[in-house]
Amino acid sequence: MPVGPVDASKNPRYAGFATFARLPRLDQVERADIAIVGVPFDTGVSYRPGARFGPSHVRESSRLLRPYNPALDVSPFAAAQVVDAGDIAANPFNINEALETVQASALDLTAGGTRLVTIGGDHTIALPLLRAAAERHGPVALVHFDAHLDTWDTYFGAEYTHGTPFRRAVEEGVLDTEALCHVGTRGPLYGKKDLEEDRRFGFGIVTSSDVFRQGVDEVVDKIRQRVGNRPVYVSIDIDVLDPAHAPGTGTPEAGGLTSRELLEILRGFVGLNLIGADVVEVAPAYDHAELTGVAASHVAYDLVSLLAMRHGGQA
Ligand SMILES: [Mn+2]
Repeated sequence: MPVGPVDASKNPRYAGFATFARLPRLDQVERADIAIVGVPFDTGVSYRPGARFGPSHVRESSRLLRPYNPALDVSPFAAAQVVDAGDIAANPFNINEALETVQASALDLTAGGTRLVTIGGDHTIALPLLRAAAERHGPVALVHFDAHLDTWDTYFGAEYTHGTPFRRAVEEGVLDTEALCHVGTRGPLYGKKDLEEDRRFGFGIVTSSDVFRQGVDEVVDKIRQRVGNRPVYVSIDIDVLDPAHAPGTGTPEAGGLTSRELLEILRGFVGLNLIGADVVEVAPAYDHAELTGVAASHVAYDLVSLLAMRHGGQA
């Protein structure tokens, strides 16, 4: 039997250590099927800093998560051993070293088949997480939720930033370029060339406007067609949500998804071959009343639920 979260009927939710969903720590169990891990790193940001405080904020905002997920009809913490693996100690003064640390730690954590849901941190960390995923599974399909493309080339001459991880990932061959999709993009670009280059890398785009005009079911169909049965990694920049739903982030853009739309799309991923995921760019200094933290914690909970369903043979 998996070790579950602290019993909220005996110990109030607001008391005690804030592990994700009040789950046990990795060192308190023999092995883990699914681990939440934080990467408190934001040295790759181009605008507002502060996502280094994302992991602790999302944990603190996850105290109210309950053990049964009715939307997916699964009790994720009973179907699989889910743990909080703490934080990866990424060097804040050396991006290259931080990338190496994240990749090595992700490989270490997944050595026994554990699936990771990583809480950022800025989006730079998706690159080493994808490198680690590709080492385990070969080039992976990617569903990328974000206001931005994150396939830019360099910024101030820097190759590794939170605006460039997916371009680097394509160049490095860690992505399956037949099965790449952005969801929720919007806002001004530098020029049309941004979109042309992005298309050349193989990305399909479901814009924020598409989600509104076509609706969740059609969007889910499009994503599923693109991904098929391939091993798929889901990377969620919380700025995919409208600033009304997630003000606590580094590069907000108007006209985004609601948290309901994002959760509904994710719930359409039952049966996909999900191998890992991240939720990044939560910057609590700009948050109000834990809006962003709660949204991110629920998104992570649904990702854990999807992974637990696969583990438990339900999907
Ligand atoms: Mn991003």
